[in-house]
Amino acid sequence: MKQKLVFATNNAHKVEEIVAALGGGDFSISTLSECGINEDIPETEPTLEGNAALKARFVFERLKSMSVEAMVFADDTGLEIEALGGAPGVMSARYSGSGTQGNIDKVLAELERKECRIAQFRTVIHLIEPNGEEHSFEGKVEGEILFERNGDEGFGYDPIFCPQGFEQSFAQMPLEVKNSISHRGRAVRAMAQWLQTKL
Ligand code: ITT
Repeated sequence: MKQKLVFATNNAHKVEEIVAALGGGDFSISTLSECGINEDIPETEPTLEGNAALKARFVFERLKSMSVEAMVFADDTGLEIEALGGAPGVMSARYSGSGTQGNIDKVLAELERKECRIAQFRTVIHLIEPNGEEHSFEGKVEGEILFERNGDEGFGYDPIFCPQGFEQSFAQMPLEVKNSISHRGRAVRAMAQWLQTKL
């Protein structure tokens, strides 16, 4: 029987990536709307670790109040740019206050006079077992911020991020290629490896 996991996210792109990385195997992923949860989950912690835990706990408690016992996980991701002291980091979703295109414009403007364009994406996955035990998994990928947008696959900052060893942005790669090297792909494989020990 497949192991059922509830993914505590409102981001459809993340669901698509995680289902592609885990799907077809021993796991089935349920989304929040499939569980009847349609609220916006607060992200008030100062770290990726804190916000991933907050999101997973919020959904775990909601499900518990609906008498649903489930394995729940959440993903918090940040783009950490060296020349900006690790910004936008935990603020990645709200960096400009005006959505994804505004966030990208702000990063490009801030890097205009900087020589170093080194950056990394970092994902923290927080998992809660039905018995309430909590676990955390991390995935990172290093790369560079490009001078302009390239490609229209993926989401978020993908058009301006080129992973180390590649000549294309994440937004120019098929989802399977991004997943094979990405922050999220790595974090989710670490989680899957741990989950396999519980099957
Ligand atoms: P949930 O909290 O509902 O999961 P979110 O979109 O708010 O969804 P995060 O706070 O983790 O997710 O993400 C911060 C932002 O970082 C997100 O809005 C994207 O713009 C960007 N981001 C996350 N993962 C990314 C990826 O794989 N590629 C490019 N940008 C990404």
